[in-house]
Order: sequence, then structure tokens, then C-alpha cells
Amino acid sequence: MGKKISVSILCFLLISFSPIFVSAQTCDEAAGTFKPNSPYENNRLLINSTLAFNVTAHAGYFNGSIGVGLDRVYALGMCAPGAEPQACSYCIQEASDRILNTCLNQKDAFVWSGDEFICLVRYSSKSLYGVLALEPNTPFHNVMDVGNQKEFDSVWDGLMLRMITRVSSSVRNNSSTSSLSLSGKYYAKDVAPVPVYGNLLMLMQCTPDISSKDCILCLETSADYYKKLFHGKRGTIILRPSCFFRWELYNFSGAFDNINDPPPLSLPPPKSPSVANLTNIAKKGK
Ligand SMILES: *[C@@H]1O[C@H](CO)[C@@H](O)[C@H](O)[C@H]1NC(C)=O
Ligand SMILES: *[C@@H]1O[C@H](CO)[C@@H](O)[C@H](O)[C@H]1NC(C)=O
Ligand SMILES: *[C@@H]1O[C@H](CO)[C@@H](O)[C@H](O)[C@H]1NC(C)=O
Ligand SMILES: *[C@@H]1O[C@H](CO)[C@@H](O)[C@H](O)[C@H]1NC(C)=O
Ligand SMILES: *[C@@H]1O[C@H](CO)[C@@H](O)[C@H](O)[C@H]1NC(C)=O
Ligand SMILES: *[C@@H]1O[C@H](CO)[C@@H](O)[C@H](O)[C@H]1NC(C)=O
Ligand SMILES: CC(=O)N[C@H]1CO[C@H](CO)[C@@H](O)[C@@H]1O
Repeated sequence: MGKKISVSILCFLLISFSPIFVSAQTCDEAAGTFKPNSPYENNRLLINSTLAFNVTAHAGYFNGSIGVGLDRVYALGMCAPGAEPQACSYCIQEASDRILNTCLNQKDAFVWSGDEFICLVRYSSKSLYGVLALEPNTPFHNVMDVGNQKEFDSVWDGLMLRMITRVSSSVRNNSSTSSLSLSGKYYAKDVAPVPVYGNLLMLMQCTPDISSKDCILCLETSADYYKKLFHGKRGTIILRPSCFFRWELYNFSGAFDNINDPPPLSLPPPKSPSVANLTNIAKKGK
């Protein structure tokens, strides 16, 4: 397809406090550009000034647009389920602002951002609602390798398949999920014990507007991507406009503070990783 993509990354590895701030904004060069001071830019600025408010006002998920015709700007904002409104607002605001400051003239852009939890912001010249977007994708991987691949792979496959089935089953008990916002529709985090490393931790999320079939496709595409390109590495993050996929051998992003979905774990807590063991957030070549 040969899409041209530019990616810039901000990353802070706060080893002593363990949350790892991951943030990568992707400006989609293939989707067209706009001129400075154009109505498109103006509409984008308008959305930026209200998006954080609108996301928190809609319990963690909002999609909307401003403008007409070719100047119309669509946007989507989403926080991970359970995020406090204030933290959600901050995450969305920071992410939106960063898109505007980095993707200076690209009409389409997205960013997954955050430390304690993740949030997503997308801008586009086309309607985003219900449309699966696999590309552009932005992958990262740990530079370290896993030993004993066979045993590891079978745990990895089992966890991945279980989670994809669970995350995408939109048939949910309404009464038990009514307190969750839309953003929790396709969200799963889970842990499985692996030999040597202790725990394998995985986190997946799709935007709630796509179908469960598309959510499965998005996550499976990311799982396949890992297997084709980063098989044997000790951690992977794959960011796509419609879905987030990350797994690590350490407790990342505080995302695993309390795992409610599966039965309680009684596993040894993972040790704090060394720098070399963290998934390498390196700049992707243009
Ligand atoms: C986006 O909105 C926030 C909050 O209103 C503001 O502080 C920031 O400067 C805006 N970003 C740009 C690039 O205008
Ligand atoms: C956000 O909500 C405000 C009203 O509070 C509205 O005027 C604005 O257009 C909304 N933003 C978007 C992007 O729809
Ligand atoms: C959940 O509620 C929605 C409407 O609120 C309904 O359409 C859907 O069928 C319900 N799902 C289940 C599994 O009960
Ligand atoms: C839905 O969840 C409630 C509370 O957890 C439970 O009592 C009820 O039996 C569940 N209903 C179904 C159809 O699973
Ligand atoms: C990475 O972590 C493993 C345990 O998960 C440990 O045995 C190894 O020494 C660590 N590597 C480095 C370079 O610290
Ligand atoms: C993961 O890290 C968070 C924050 O550092 C901590 O509160 C939580 O107990 C940890 N979870 C596990 C399973 O170690
Ligand atoms: C939840 C929500 O706000 N959904 C809206 C997203 O945008 C489409 C149109 O672009 C609306 O139809 C949805 O209602």
C-alpha cells in the first residue's frame, strides 16, 4: 500500500516509579493535507478546545464533527474504562494538543497516550464512526529476546485467543455493565503465568463504534504482526487507529492494579524491570 507515515514519539521511562508513559502520535501523510489558517485548521482548533470536555461529559467516549463540506473535521476521543474524569480530561487534552503541535498540516492523525491508563484521540477529514481503520500502524518492541519459545508461545497464544474472544463479545450482561461507559465495550486486560518470567500481561482495546467482527480483525491483525515481525521479543506495543494491543513481561502502566475479569491471581508479583527489559520505544523509520 506504501502509505507514507510520520511518527513522533514522546516517551518517559520512569523506572523508579514504574508507570511507563507511552505516547506516539501518528500523522497520516496519505490522507491529505490542509493549508495554514484554512477553515480546516480553524475547525480543528475549535474541536481541540472542547474535546476533553465532551469526552468526560459523555462518560469517556465521544465522537463528533465541526464544519461543512471539505472543511469538516471529525474527531474521536476515548479514555480507558474506569479513568477518573479529571485524569481522562487531562489525557485527552494533552493528546489532542500534541496532535495539533506535531501533525501541523496532515488532515488525519491519531494518538494513543497515557501512563496510568490509555486514552485515544483521532482527527480526520472523513467520518470515523463505525469505520474500521487498521492503518497507519505504529509498532514497538522490546529489544530483549525470550528463551524457551515453545512453552512461552503456547501461553501467549492461549491468553491472546481468550482475550480476543472476551473483548469482542458484545453480548454482555447489561445490568452488570451499565455502570461502564461505552469505552469499556471492547476492553480487556489479563495475566497468565509463564515459566521463568513470572507473568505475561496483556491489554487490548478497540473503539466501541466498530463491529465486534472488525474489533476481532483489528486485534488479530496486531497479533499476527507480532508473530511475523517481532516473534521472540519480550514485549510488543501495536497502535492502530481502531485498536490498541500491548503485552509485556512486567506490570506496565499501572494497568494491572486490580484485575476483575478473571478469577483472582495468586502469582508472585513481577519484579521491576531493568531498562534493557522494557519495551523499546524507538523512533520508527520514515
Ligand atoms: C488546545 O486546547 C487547549 C485547551 O483549550 C489549549 O490549552 C491549547 O493551547 C490548544 N492547542 C492548540 C494547538 O491550540
Ligand atoms: C462539544 O460540545 C460543545 C457543547 O458543549 C459543542 O458546542 C461542540 O461543538 C462539541 N464539540 C464537537 C467536536 O462536537
Ligand atoms: C442490552 O441492552 C440493549 C438496549 O439497551 C439491547 O438492545 C441489548 O439487546 C441488550 N443486550 C443484552 C445481552 O441483554
Ligand atoms: C447479570 O448480572 C447480574 C449481576 O451481576 C446477575 O444477577 C444476573 O443473573 C446476570 N444476568 C445474566 C442474564 O447473565
Ligand atoms: C530481564 O529480566 C529477567 C527476568 O524477567 C532477568 O533474568 C534478566 O536478568 C533481566 N535482564 C536485564 C538485562 O536486566
Ligand atoms: C502494578 O503496578 C501498580 C502501580 O505501580 C500497583 O499498584 C499494582 O499493585 C501492580 N500490580 C501487580 C499485579 O503487581
Ligand atoms: C456515541 C456517539 O456520539 N455517537 C455518534 C458518533 O457520530 C455519529 C455520526 O458521525 C453519530 O451517528 C453517533 O450517534
